Amino acid sequence: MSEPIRAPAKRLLRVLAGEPVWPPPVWLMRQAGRYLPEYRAVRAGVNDFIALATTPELAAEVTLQPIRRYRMDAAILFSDILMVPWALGQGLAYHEGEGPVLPPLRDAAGVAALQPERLIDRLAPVFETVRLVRQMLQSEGLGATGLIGFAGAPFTVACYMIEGGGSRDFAATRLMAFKEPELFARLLDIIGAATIAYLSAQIAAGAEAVMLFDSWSGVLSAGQFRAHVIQATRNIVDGLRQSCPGVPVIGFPRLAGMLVADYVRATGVDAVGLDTGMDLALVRSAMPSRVALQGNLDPIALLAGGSAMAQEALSVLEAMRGWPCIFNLGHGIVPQTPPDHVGRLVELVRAG
Ligand code: 1CP
Repeated sequence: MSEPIRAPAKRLLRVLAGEPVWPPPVWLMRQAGRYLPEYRAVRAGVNDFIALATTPELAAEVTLQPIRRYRMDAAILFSDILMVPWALGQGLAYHEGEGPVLPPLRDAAGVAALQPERLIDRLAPVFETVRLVRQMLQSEGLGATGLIGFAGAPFTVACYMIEGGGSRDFAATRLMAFKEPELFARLLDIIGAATIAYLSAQIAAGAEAVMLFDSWSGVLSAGQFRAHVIQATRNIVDGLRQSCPGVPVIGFPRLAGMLVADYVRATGVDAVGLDTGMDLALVRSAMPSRVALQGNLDPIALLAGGSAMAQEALSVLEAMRGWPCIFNLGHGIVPQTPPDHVGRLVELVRAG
């Protein structure tokens, strides 16, 4: 009897399983967003970002927009890392052009007021979005596209919760970590447990891989990085191995520099996102061979376009040959990026 014919696994998932695939799969951080006119049109019809992220039909629609345009190899759930603090009951508002604002959380009473027991109910629309995206990909003939769920890693989420929004250096957060280590550890544990539950539910709804964004891990000393980035990430990877065995985890310890090798070995992630400053060849020489690398074109090269972009993209691509890699940016697309630059970039990657 012949073997049943199995559809070839999605390119994204093959790489996350440790297989070098050529040309590498491609998707871009913040691929759904303000640089796309069709995103701005949907965004203009809702009051605020939270309404968009908690209305499954709209969130699924904007998740699919870049896939329809560019046939990316992966869709990433349209949501935000701050939906976890929102669902924990910390207030959250997005002000046009200023980014997110939360009431700063600075003491034990603030931590005690968080409501982890309500998290999963409040985030139910996100799981519905994941289900819808899987259905729509299938019904629109985009079934080869992988679907990535995500959350912020505990340290970066704590940064926004403590600071009350974005910051240049997250000094209040680092100060709490030094002056009130027990309180800080309690907060990281609450966020960590919430993140395991949140990502497990995204996976149960249809996410095929998950990514942990640790955008501000690079503000810490090496010792604090090991304590608050590596340990907290390891706890999440361990939790997901239990609840969702076999589902790959991509870590993104942005600006981790030379600590990236320790991060990969100690956390057990399947893949690591590299920021723009990382040299792929150097990182490869320090990595266990099955760990996939994702990155790391400068988003400003994408904004520039033309031959400068092509040159940078080709040098990233060349450094990826022979290793399991996913082509991406080193950080999110900037809103001013002309959409045709993204189209040109995807063509370049696909040409290998
Ligand atoms: O109204 C709007 O359009 C607001 C802009 C916006 C968007 C499109 C925000 C506010 N968040 C998002 C979506 C988002 N955020 C996604 C969607 C999926 C995709 O990539 O297409 C993802 C993965 C995120 C993750 C996120 N949010 C991170 C981690 C990645 C990174 O960029 O470092 C961070 C730090 C945030 C916080 C946040 N949310 C929004 C803004 C403007 C910010 C940054 C605030 C700051 O630090 O200044």
